[in-house]
Amino acid sequence: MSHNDTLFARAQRSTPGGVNSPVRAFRSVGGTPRFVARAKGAHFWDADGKRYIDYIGSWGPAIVGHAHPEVIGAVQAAAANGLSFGAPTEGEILMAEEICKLVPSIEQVRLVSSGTEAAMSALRLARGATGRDLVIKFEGCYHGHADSMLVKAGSGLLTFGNPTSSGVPADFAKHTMVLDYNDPAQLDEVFGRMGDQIAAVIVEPVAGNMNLLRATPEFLQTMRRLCTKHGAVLMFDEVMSGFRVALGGAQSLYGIVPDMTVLGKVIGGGLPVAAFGGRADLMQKLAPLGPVYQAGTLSGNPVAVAAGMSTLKIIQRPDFYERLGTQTTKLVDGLSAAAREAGEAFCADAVGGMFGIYFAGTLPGNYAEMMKCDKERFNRFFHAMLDAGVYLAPSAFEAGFVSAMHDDAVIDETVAAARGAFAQLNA
Ligand code: KE4
Repeated sequence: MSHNDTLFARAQRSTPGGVNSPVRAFRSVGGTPRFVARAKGAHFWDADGKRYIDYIGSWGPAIVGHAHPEVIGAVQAAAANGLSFGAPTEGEILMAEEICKLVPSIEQVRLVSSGTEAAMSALRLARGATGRDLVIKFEGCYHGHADSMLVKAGSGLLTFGNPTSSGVPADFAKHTMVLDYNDPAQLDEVFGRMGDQIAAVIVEPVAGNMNLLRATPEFLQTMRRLCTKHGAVLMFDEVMSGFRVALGGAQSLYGIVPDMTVLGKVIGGGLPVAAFGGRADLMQKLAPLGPVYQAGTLSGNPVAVAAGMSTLKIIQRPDFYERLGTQTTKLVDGLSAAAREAGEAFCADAVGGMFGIYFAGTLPGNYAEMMKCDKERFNRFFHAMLDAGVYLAPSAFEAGFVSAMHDDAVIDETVAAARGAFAQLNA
């Protein structure tokens, strides 16, 4: 019995499923979750002292590598001055100014403590600013666990959403319409029929919660055109893609200016910082100025902001994203070559420091194609890699993340492990 097993059994006595977030429980891949004892750079060590190359990085925040000395130092210095005040601090101004500088579509920004909170608040603001109730999201995209976002496509293609979680009243879901990702014609049709009822369209411009899936330029351009024409708020959920796919996020890659942006993960550097921001005329509707209420005891927490600011400074250094992209591309090219050698139906994709691997012959272009990827084969590959000391996302439908510390030696070790894993699949 490994110490992970002992800890998992013990954890399940006091916490539902033994975890504080469902994906960590390994239910999609089976087996025992690894309890992290410590992490440094591209690696973490589990409760048994086994070292893993980490391709989760806390689902994105650890982009500069775990326990970066500058980030740790900034946190220690901030903590020595007190942990939380419930009063404004200069650090929050500096963080807000940095975000507005790095994401020009954001004229004003409000800091919160999680991506869920940021997306939920942004949607309330869009509804308050437009006086409309209907929100459009896309199947396969995840925007946190606020009630109105836990919705799946209705029975008919264009009927209103049905809850994906019990505890969400049908009434809370009925104002959320779930459409198909990368289907601009469907957007055109819906806006043509009910554009004046739509408060907002929220989308992951590079999706990462159904595995990595790129939006087509036409999909996002159509969204932009229709939101402008009908006065709906175009909202990019860049909690995952922000500062991950590029310094300016996915919006900088596609050259599309959303009305609002939701951020998280990297901007906290591993501590709880998230944010929502955008056009000043929208943001001015927020309390204490305007009628849309939103609040948070730990919003803009000084210690968390210190971790985020330190991380934002590091990622702005010369060639940070060029190197990150190079390493991520080396990874997916290496994995694809190993799969080809093994005759495996496999492909991979990378955008900046984010990647996806697919047990399929061709890159999926939408949710339906993504769902056809071979989940069971991924699960076997996942465990073979885990045994070899490589920690991938414990689900066939999650993205992977590379840090600045994933150097050539780390990538080479990963690819060598993949050769062994593919061989095991065919043994
Ligand atoms: P949080 O509330 O988990 O901080 O953020 C929610 C969220 C919002 N928007 C996007 C695009 C996101 O990816 C997320 C959270 N991502 C998941 C990863 N699939 C977090 C991992 C987890 O749920 O434990």
